[in-house]
Amino acid sequence: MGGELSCTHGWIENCHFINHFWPVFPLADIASTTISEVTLESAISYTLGGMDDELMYSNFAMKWTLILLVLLVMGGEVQGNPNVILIYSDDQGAVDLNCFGARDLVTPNLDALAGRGIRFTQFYAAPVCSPSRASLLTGLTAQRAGVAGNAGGTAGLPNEKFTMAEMFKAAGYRTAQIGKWHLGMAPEMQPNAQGFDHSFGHLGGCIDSYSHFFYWSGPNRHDLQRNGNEVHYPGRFFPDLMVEETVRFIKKRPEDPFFIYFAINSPHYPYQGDPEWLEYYKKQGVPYPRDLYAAFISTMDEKIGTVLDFLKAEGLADSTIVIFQADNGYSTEERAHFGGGNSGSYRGAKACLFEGGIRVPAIISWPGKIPEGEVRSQFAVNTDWMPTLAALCGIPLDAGSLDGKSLVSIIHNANAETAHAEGYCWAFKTMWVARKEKWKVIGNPYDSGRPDAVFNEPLFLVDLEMDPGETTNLAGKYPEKVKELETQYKKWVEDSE
Ligand SMILES: [Ca+2]
Repeated sequence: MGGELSCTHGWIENCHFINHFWPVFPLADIASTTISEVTLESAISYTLGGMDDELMYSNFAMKWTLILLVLLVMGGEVQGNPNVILIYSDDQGAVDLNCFGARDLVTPNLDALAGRGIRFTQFYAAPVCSPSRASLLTGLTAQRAGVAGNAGGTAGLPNEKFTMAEMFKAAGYRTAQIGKWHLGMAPEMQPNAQGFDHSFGHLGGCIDSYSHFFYWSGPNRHDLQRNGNEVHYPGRFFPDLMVEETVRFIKKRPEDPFFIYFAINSPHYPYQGDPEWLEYYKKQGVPYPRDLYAAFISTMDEKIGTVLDFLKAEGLADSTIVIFQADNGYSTEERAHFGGGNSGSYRGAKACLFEGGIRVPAIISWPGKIPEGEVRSQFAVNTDWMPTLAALCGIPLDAGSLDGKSLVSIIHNANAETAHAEGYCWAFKTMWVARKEKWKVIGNPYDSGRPDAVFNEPLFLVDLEMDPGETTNLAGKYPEKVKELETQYKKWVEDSE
């Protein structure tokens, strides 16, 4: 499928330009045409070479002229319909991969993925699971997506929100959600009602990986479904079930493009690393609870590696965009042994808006199509993936109303400007943030990494370039900057309603 220009999967049907200017040849004619081995140069010579034969001109030159025109219109990004696997890890610290700075972790598969793609060093999400997933899947801030806090009871992602899965489905992709959902239990909020043809996993925030019972609170409840129907695999390790489901889904119709949202519930508690990794970290002398967390991270890395190896073995590696990102910072909850993760020099952890809560590891890879082994430091956000993937996959999307912005120019150019020069805001419970350029103001600060920390002032201003660890409150020194960011936040609240 790599490099094949096919209209059977959607994007050409959706391109009104082509439908309008294609009076002679049916779309099926270009569906069978591949562009993988045809360079721009040879295509042009095709065009010119056909000039002395009217029929040749009609059949080839016009076809190639139009195809080239469309490629130019689409910014040269369209390489056919690449597959997409979006891997979303759970409660992982900002530096908790070897390639993001951890020196005590073994993560060869994700390090290699970064080596084949781009690693983002200033990438943000929301501070807890559901808001992060809602913003990822809609391209909207969690507030605008209608999921300001964790899903539970009747709360979840409203059915009327347009999701990334619905975007891919409309473009003819096969779509699957495999792993954690945590965006609502009601039938109209479940994956199959939100654009996923296929779904397998748990609807709540976490499960025991072997019994598949909900792990956060009582009453005890088995939480494992396939397409809305409860299924039982007692004793089977859930990440293994996810890998098997992924392989089965791809193998079913490997010739058709797919979008898989692979939401692995690791290293979210309960820490259930492979016994061999537990033994390894024990031997290395890694202290508790880091040893438990580390074993689960390395186990996750292995399972993701199995999926990536499968893609390679099936010849799909070059035609598949792989994104890896964590949903929020590491947890300091009791069930996470009060820690184990690491946000490096960044302050805070899951459930707060200091950098350690929202700054997460993120990688994109598409071998041969985007730069490899490079690093980007521009301010980017998980809402950016939806418009970015639309652009990379050639899917028309009215992105103007989204909070996310396409990262395509940043992907191709290390010096491109951030897509968020106008700033960005977050809110979680009573805490809020307005960010613009290097400045960040935090309202009602709370540090989940150090819950004993006392804040005497309700507003905490940080210069992230000078002080990425958010140690010093500059609010008293720069009152005008505080006022400006407060105004930005108030406007955002109004716009979110
Ligand atoms: Ca999470």
